[in-house]
Amino acid sequence: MTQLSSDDLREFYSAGARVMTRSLIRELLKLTRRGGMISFAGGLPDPATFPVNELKHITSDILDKQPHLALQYGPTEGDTNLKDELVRWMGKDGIDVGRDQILITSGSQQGLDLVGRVFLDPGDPLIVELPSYMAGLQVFRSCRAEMIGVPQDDAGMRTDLLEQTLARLAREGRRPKFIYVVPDFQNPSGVTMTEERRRMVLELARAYRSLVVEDNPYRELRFEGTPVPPIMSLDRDGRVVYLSTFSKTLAPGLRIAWMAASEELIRQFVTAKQGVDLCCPSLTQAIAAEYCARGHIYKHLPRITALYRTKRDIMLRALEREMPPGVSWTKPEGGLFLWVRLPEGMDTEQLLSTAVEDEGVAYVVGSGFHADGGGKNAMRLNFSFPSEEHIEEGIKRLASVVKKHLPAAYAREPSRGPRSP
Ligand code: PMP
Ligand code: G9A
Repeated sequence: MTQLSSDDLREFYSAGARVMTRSLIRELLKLTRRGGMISFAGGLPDPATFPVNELKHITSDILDKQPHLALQYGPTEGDTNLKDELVRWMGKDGIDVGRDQILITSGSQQGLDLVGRVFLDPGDPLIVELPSYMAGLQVFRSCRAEMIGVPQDDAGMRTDLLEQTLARLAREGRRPKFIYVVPDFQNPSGVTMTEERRRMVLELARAYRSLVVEDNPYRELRFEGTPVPPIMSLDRDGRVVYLSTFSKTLAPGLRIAWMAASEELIRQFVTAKQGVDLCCPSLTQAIAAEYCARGHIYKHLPRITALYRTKRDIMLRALEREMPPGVSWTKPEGGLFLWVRLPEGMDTEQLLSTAVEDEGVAYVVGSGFHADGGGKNAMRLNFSFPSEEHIEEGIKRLASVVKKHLPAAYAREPSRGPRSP
């Protein structure tokens, strides 16, 4: 019997499903499982950081002492013990929220989906950074919202350009539903937004009656420098929706993350989540809560940041050594990624098949992070997942691909090294 073809099925799809795009990162992830491949593509933690023994003990204790809770459905809002831990956790960053201002989600990715469901109708404008988190763009695109990009420099989103954009929209009688930012060690660029710009984003959101969605999975992974206050800690009128996750600090396989917002907004997100998955897994919520309550997380973080700092440094040194003139890159103070720019006119999408097929090295193309189709000469490199040896070897391979395709003019130009996105 023949199956219904994709053309047959298309007429059944919703308008949203028809415009959905597949995540390049998730597709590359399958490819990079092949032997011999060095992957700078996915934003995966180093599995050596997974605290397996502690998690074994905690899981066994939970199953001994409270199986009736850990294996049962839980409240949509999330495990109360976990929420209490998160109140304390965010308090250290000046985010002053109560238990009812938190919703536990299945990864921050679900938080982004709920943001889309609750705020976006087709055609609604929203502001994103250029570049911005790819799977965030994927969500907003499937809502058929209009993403308006505001460029970034090495101090984060250009708030002068944000102001111009908001003023233009206001003249057209429109206002964005929200401004989406990843302020700490951004995915993909690695850039951190300055405090001045954070205050300005909030100020502009207030002036133009918009909201701010602050997606902050990397905040705890700071290698050096002084932490900058989260935008939510500066907010006085419940204008910010904050998202964070245990995916990068503990283990993404737990799929435990959270949103913080005003009680009113959290009630709305809870309603939306009820239609998605009823509640997050009770078992992994209990594990995350206990991991915090026993204080493990506080000892674990310095170990992860030390490891990722070393890996970042190895990648930076390898880039400096291997890359030809005309190539530049960011120098992130934390997180998992850095952003490489090739000379204008080069196309990282065209180079990808050579890199993967001939050299066995993968990265994510810059255009995937651009709502406006830009970023063609850029690529995102992850330094947390590959081993130290693979970072050295992978950058060598990548540099040889770049050198083969470099326009002749750059062979002589001396400019290269760390720079803004
Ligand atoms: N937001 C950003 C900016 C991210 O980089 C990621 C993961 N790469 C997520 C959200 C989603 O993370 P998770 O669903 O694993 O919590
Ligand atoms: O999709 C994943 O596996 C999570 C990583 C996200 C990223 O690479 O940005």
